Amino acid sequence: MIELFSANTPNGKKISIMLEEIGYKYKVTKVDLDKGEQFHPNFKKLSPFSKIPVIIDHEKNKTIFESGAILIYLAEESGKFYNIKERLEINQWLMSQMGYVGPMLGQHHQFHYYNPGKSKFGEDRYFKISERIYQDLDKRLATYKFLSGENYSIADIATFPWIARHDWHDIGLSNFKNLTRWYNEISKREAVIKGFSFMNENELPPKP
Ligand SMILES: N[C@@H](CCC(=O)N[C@@H](CS)C(=O)NCC(=O)O)C(=O)O
Repeated sequence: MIELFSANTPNGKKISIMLEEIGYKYKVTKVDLDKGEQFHPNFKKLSPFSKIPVIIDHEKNKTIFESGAILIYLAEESGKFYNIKERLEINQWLMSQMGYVGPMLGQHHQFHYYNPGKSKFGEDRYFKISERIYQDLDKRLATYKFLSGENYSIADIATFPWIARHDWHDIGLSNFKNLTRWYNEISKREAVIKGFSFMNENELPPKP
């Protein structure tokens, strides 16, 4: 049994989607970020930077923080979505999601969606960077079916919930035809639909 400590955010959804994809049993323990539960000393023992998601694999007595590390752990345990022959490609697209795509789109959420009007510099900067991310993903997906190549992998699982916030981004996902094709295809997966709605049963990936 896996215990998933999470909140209803893109980083949180990566792990519920992965757990659904690999068919593992899991229970969700909600961490209320608005109430600051991530800073509770008991939670900090699990997650040194006070961030969700975290999992505890109770059978193996292991605690793992950082969504990328959790995806790798679950992929290695299940033998799914992390093909050994494609690992170098998967790692590159996974790491760039963790180090660039997620953090930059996260800043765009802060300036453009949550705090418009507070900093023109911040709004412009992260709008442009986010637009470039859409362009670069679209370019990659013009040549490859999925981010790491021909197969769906943990790199796609990590990136999908961030693009699923496209309605906050105002960049116009439908203008990016390869990214839209990829997004629509992943949106239809049964496990993705289930994992996406892990905290709100009516929530579906928004249409482009
Ligand atoms: N690099 C981390 C980032 C995790 C992260 O930023 N989590 C956010 C929610 S999406 C969080 O816990 N925020 C609480 C806070 O910053 O106080 C990962 O991918 O796991």
